[in-house]
Amino acid sequence: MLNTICAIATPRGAGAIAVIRISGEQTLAVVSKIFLAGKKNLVSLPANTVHYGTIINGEQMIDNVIITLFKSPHSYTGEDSIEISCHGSLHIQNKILELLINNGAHLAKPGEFTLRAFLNGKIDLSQAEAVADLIASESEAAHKIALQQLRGGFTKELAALRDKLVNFISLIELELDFSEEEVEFADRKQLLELLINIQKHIFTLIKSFKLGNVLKNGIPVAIIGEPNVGKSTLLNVLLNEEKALVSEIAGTTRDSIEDTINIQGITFRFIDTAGIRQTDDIIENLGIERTFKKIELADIILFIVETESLQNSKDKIQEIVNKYPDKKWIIVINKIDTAESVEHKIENTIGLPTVSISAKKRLFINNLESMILSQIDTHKLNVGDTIITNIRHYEALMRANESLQRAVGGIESNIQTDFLAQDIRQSMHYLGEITGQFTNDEILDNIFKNFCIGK
Ligand SMILES: Nc1nc2c(ncn2[C@@H]2O[C@H](COP(=O)(O)OP(=O)(O)OP(=O)(O)O)[C@@H](O)[C@H]2O)c(=O)[nH]1
Ligand SMILES: [Mg+2]
Repeated sequence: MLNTICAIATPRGAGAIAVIRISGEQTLAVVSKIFLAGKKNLVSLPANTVHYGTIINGEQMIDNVIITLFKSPHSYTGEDSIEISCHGSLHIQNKILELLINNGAHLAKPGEFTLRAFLNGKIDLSQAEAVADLIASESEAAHKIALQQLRGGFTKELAALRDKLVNFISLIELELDFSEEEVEFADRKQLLELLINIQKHIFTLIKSFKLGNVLKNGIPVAIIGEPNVGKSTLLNVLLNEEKALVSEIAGTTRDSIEDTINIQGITFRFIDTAGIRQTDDIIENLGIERTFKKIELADIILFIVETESLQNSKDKIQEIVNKYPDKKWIIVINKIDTAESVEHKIENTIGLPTVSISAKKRLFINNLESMILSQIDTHKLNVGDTIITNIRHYEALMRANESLQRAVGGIESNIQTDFLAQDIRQSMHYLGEITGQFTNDEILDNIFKNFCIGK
């Protein structure tokens, strides 16, 4: 029997109200000892009801609270469960928690409520992970994906793929039973078609990971250019925060500095870098090396040039842009406040999207933001397709795909039936790992240690 657990479910600190959660077989027994609501007896109260009452410690009154009562199996964890909404003082929260523990409950580990929901079959593993993503989601796109996963869309998709394989594997196993007689129950041509179809599907999911990952962690946008052109100033303006040091000394930024911000529902990760130039300074050179690494990792690159040196920089820009043809480049002409002509006309540099701004005076930053947004295929975010955001799922899909690839090769080269069966079974295993059909303590520990306590 699992212990009865308790935890504060709201963020640490004082608020108007805090919520303390209890779950497990002893929930009603434990709470009864510290909760009074007239003549009500918790055990006999109906499930899914809310009650006003008092938390007491012997004779001493602690707080007036509301409790919400859930009874197994109709609760988040599937167990008997109570949520106590108390006044938000830290002292009250701690006191109630202490009373629960003194009366037999145990302090929950991170994610333990959700772990129980999984163990009790309320949700599968990918849904449990979606809960963590939902809590962590900071943008509309991340929220949408987590919600889709939580609803079980992904689970259904995987189950459908597995069902198709199950059908064939049973035929193949039947063949193994009759191995003396060399019969083929499973039509190899049909099987091959099926495997290739499933592979295609898995491949789409694998491909979606790149998009999913950037949506969750922010689309990486590197800010590059020569020293002193205003890269750090721009980073600060975009983030609305004095994150990076700005000075008139060329070579101020040595290390890359980054942070995320949400622009119209999409998270971007802006990365300020060391200015690119020829220098003998060892540290600065290390920084410049790092700049090039950041370019490789970025999806979008803002190439900052000063208004004045634009004409002289064209070749240099072209040279660097040519090295990274797959990136989305935006040329940002900075310091237009110092430009002589008031027209600030945007010069079209080397056929790349170009925008003129003044980072320092915060001029035309909106134009730059719109241009950044226009580089994103936002329509990809609107389709109901499943998008993989979780590296664990990604790895499992890669492995499933490898096993399928072996099976496909096997059919083509007429390998022994038992090897074929093994490859197909293995791919089913990897698909099952995602939903938690096959799992072990290490996988579970890894997933749930990243949860907050109380969830
Ligand atoms: N007039 C004007 N000055 C600016 C503008 N943007 C930045 N500056 C100034 O240019 C200088 C360099 O700015 P930084 O943001 O440190 O430049 P950087 O590109 O990060 O420089 P490094 O880190 O050395 O590569 C500072 O004195 C800024 O105040 C602008 O739009 N107009
Ligand atoms: Mg800088």
